[in-house]
Amino acid sequence: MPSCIKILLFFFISSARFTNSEAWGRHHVFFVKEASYTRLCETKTILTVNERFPGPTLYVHEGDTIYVKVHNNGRYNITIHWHGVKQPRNPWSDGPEYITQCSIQPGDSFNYKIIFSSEIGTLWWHAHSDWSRATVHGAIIVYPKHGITYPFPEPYQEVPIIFGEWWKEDIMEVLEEFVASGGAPRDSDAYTINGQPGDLYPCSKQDTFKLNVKYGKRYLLRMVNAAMNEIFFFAIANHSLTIVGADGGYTKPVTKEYAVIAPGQTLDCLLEATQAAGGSYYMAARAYSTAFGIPFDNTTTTAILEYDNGSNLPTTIPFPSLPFYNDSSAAFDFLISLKSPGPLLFPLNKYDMQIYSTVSVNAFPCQNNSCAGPNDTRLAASMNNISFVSQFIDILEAYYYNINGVFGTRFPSVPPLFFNFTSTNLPSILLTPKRATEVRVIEYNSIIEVVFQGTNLVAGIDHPMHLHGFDFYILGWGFGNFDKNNDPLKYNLVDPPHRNTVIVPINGWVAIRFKAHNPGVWFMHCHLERHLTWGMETVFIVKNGKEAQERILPPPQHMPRC
Ligand SMILES: *[C@@H]1O[C@H](CO)[C@@H](O)[C@H](O)[C@H]1NC(C)=O
Ligand SMILES: *[C@@H]1O[C@H](CO)[C@@H](O)[C@H](O)[C@H]1NC(C)=O
Ligand SMILES: *[C@@H]1O[C@H](CO)[C@@H](O)[C@H](O)[C@H]1NC(C)=O
Ligand SMILES: *[C@@H]1O[C@H](CO)[C@@H](O)[C@H](O)[C@H]1NC(C)=O
Ligand SMILES: *[C@@H]1O[C@H](CO)[C@@H](O)[C@H](O)[C@H]1NC(C)=O
Ligand SMILES: *[C@@H]1O[C@H](CO)[C@@H](O)[C@H](O)[C@H]1NC(C)=O
Ligand SMILES: *[C@@H]1O[C@H](CO)[C@@H](O)[C@H](O)[C@H]1NC(C)=O
Ligand SMILES: *[C@@H]1O[C@H](CO)[C@@H](O)[C@H](O)[C@H]1NC(C)=O
Ligand SMILES: *[C@@H]1O[C@H](CO)[C@@H](O)[C@H](O)[C@H]1NC(C)=O
Ligand SMILES: [Cu+2]
Repeated sequence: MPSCIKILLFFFISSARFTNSEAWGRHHVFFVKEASYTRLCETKTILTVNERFPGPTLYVHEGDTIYVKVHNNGRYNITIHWHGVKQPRNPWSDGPEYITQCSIQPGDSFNYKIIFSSEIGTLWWHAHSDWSRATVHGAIIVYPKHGITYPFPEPYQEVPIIFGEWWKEDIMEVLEEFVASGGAPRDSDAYTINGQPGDLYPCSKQDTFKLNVKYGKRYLLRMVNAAMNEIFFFAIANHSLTIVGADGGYTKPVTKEYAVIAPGQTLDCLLEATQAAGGSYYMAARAYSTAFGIPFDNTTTTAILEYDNGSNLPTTIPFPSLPFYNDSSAAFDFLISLKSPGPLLFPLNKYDMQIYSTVSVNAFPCQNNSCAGPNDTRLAASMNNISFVSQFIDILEAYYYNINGVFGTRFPSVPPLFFNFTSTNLPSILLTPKRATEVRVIEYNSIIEVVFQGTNLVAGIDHPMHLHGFDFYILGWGFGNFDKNNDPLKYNLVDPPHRNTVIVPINGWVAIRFKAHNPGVWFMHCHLERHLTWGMETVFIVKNGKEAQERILPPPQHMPRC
């Protein structure tokens, strides 16, 4: 960090940090219920929390513990996940349906205990059952402890920027149609910024999100990608972004003309209102989508940055330039530049166990009429050729209470079959995965390296892989097949990016390491919702340590029943 920034920060006193007191506090209540919203000229009911879309922002300080009592007043089973909150020893409140809990059924409630530890910056919460997270999500803002300032110049104001994805159809119908067809889900009709599509879509100009700024002031954009199926490029016309945080941790400040944000990821960006002429400027986001020949929602969502003085009559509002929709080098230039500010949280010179896993889209041969995948197949997805199957009870309870027959412990630590994973010409015999519920058991406190290997089965694409219960360092990435002899020589062991969601490049690999000091049952999955539905996931069970404070906490009084 430049020393001028360090000195500067002492001169800025918190101003707007505590203006929104609406969701401070130790106890919160979420009512999950339907509410009516009009977008793209049509009114429909969506599932919300407290009738808000996006849902309420939670404000906490580093290290706080809070409780959120979730009442399910909707029609569907639901669970809520606190994305990026490590929940030390407390997988009971992590949220993923059939992984750490049974769902909260309509009419029931569950009191989540959310234990913050080292997280700082921006995180988020979202539904983790069926596809409800499309509209059931909101930001979590973690401030430094009382009396501690940011390691960057204090912003004048802080603004959540939440990206979403909107379908005209009911999201449960989208999901049912998708599962029944065996093909790809229908594309969304719009992307949104803070719930609004922006004025490139019909009937949206009136409600487009506007950020009013004052010349000379500094703003902290707290960005969350809550979209279901797309990674985004984002930029603001005539303004650069200084990234200072990602996934609930600080980064070394780095100034960029555009950002890349995957579903599951967050970014904290400083924006300086430097246009003395005032006026208005577009901010825009659209898909970063690499799969060749695979359709996707290719629309652009916008919001407007508006100065409070100056010429409010420009004939055209400047539009930012965004990298081309399949520009992987632009995406990875950005991602790899987000270095952790150090010091390292654990030594990176060695690991205790390596898990080398393919992440693949697959296809099952057609067994009924619902086979809209390529060549009359049924699409699926896998890690190390296992397409994960959920059970009738969650893995955590099965593990904790020794219930047999729910899961196996044979998730392979290497691909069961080595082939040229990224070849442009793969035989269709490789397409079919195995359906199973296999987890990987990990020793307490061991250092785990996971190498994700993208494959070109069906079609190569980037995968945002998310690990619950931990943050990790991203040591290296590359296109093609991981070379275990040469690639590790190029790892960044000094200041690697520190995140909870990593993008595996199309037809490439990425290597991460984490320290397994959090006993529990932790989900690991692709954050593209269609891939999650198809089975691109597994579970890590981290064993208890020897000491009492190294063991999973006892379950809360009332867990939802299956
Ligand atoms: C077709 O089979 C798949 C499993 O192979 C199943 O998930 C799906 O529901 C079936 N579709 C219909 C319409 O029966
Ligand atoms: C905004 O950026 C565009 C393209 O880079 C440039 O042509 C234009 O002059 C800039 N406008 C202002 C007000 O700086
Ligand atoms: C997406 O839109 C861009 C223009 O914004 C166009 O150049 C590109 O071909 C489109 N891609 C697809 C796959 O439709
Ligand atoms: C807007 O306000 C700033 C600060 O007061 C001033 O420097 C700038 O010239 C103003 N711009 C216009 C176009 O009036
Ligand atoms: C990106 O898309 C363009 C056309 O839309 C295509 O010509 C080009 O080959 C694609 N690039 C990659 C790396 O797939
Ligand atoms: C793997 O496939 C890629 C893409 O078709 C090709 O460029 C590469 O040479 C192949 N590697 C090997 C070891 O055959
Ligand atoms: C995946 O598993 C299936 C079923 O066991 C097997 O037939 C297939 O060969 C495996 N494919 C790969 C690539 O490991
Ligand atoms: C579909 O069939 C064509 C022609 O046989 C083949 O080239 C292609 O790889 C197949 N795709 C899948 C996903 O099976
Ligand atoms: C809701 O959860 C209960 C208990 O796990 C389960 O029996 C039921 O099938 C679920 N309903 C749906 C629609 O998934
Ligand atoms: Cu994926």
